[in-house]
Amino acid sequence: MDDYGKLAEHAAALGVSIGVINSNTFQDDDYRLGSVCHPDPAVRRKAIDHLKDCLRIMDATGSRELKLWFADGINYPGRDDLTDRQRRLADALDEVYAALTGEQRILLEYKLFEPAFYATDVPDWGTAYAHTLRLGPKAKVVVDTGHHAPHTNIEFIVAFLIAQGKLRAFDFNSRFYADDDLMVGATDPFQLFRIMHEIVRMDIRPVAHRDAVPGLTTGLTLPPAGDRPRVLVTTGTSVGDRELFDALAQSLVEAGAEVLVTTTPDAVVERPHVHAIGFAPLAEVLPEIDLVVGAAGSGTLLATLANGTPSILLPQIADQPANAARAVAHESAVLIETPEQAGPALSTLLGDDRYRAGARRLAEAIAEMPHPEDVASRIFDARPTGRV
Ligand SMILES: [Mn+2]
Repeated sequence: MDDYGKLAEHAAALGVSIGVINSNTFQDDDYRLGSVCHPDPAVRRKAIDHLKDCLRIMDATGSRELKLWFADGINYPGRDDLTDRQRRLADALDEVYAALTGEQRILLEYKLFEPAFYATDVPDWGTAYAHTLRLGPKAKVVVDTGHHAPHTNIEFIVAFLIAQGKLRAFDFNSRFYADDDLMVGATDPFQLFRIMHEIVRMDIRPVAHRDAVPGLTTGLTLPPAGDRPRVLVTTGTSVGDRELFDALAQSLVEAGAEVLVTTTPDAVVERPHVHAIGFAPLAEVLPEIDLVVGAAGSGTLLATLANGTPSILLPQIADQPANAARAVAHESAVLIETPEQAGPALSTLLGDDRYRAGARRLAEAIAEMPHPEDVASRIFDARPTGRV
């Protein structure tokens, strides 16, 4: 391969972008005692120059990440000095790190049982973590799920590296083959589940959608409410029958509310003070209303709480009863058992400041959580689309 620009064009023509550039400091005979840790400075120079070449290839191909796996180690005690080898490794990493430009990054991989029988220079996540920590924020760790001892708790490593902001990439191999042969989860699917659990449990702020998707009404002008409290009746996408909407609306109108229902006009009896507003994005509607009446589905409830708006909840299915119980425990909602209780609950809620205060407290706590975009960039930086 002489022209990496052409490679990038070819990849782009196929709709593929080039992700990570893998260095190769393990196939040349010069590297039989290691590459960047080799005792001979000439061999180390050759390896470091190769790594810097990789940075140029990244520029030509649009890749932003250099993946480092070093086949460096010694096969018996006394063949070389362990501490000197770590120092040489650090020096090489320093030089490559200093050569990074723009958004380029280093990803450091580790492997317990290769290459060396006696001592491998980057054998485990602790070694990789220590080097990347010393280097700085542009150096991250690659977890290869195949590169551990039996019974290693890989999800612990994942959780730890996430918390430190140092996890950047996975190689999803199975320990039973270690590389490129058997995929993680092939023999222990539950292990993959446990690893993914650590990823999805990261603190993340619920953010109500406002995108224009098919069937969604945006740019809505809400009907004027006068001095009546404006109440949004929404049961999300999984619950919603005409009888329920009508009974809720009637009870709320009797209690003095102006009622907006997120449904189509044919699914609710429109009458004075009741308006079907279609499926509107909650992010757009919530700032305009005083109260939500819903089923405590997680999407609607979190969006409502993030906005600091109290709710009346009539849970129906699935996780809704549990969600409702937690909102009630935080004094941000009132639980009802029949639609006819919605009106009296409205009076209770509007007549007592502690519900609005409870909802506001939760909104403040939610605002402290990291935004989804920040969380995503801690693991996978958003890549501009259409770029190779
Ligand atoms: Mn790997």
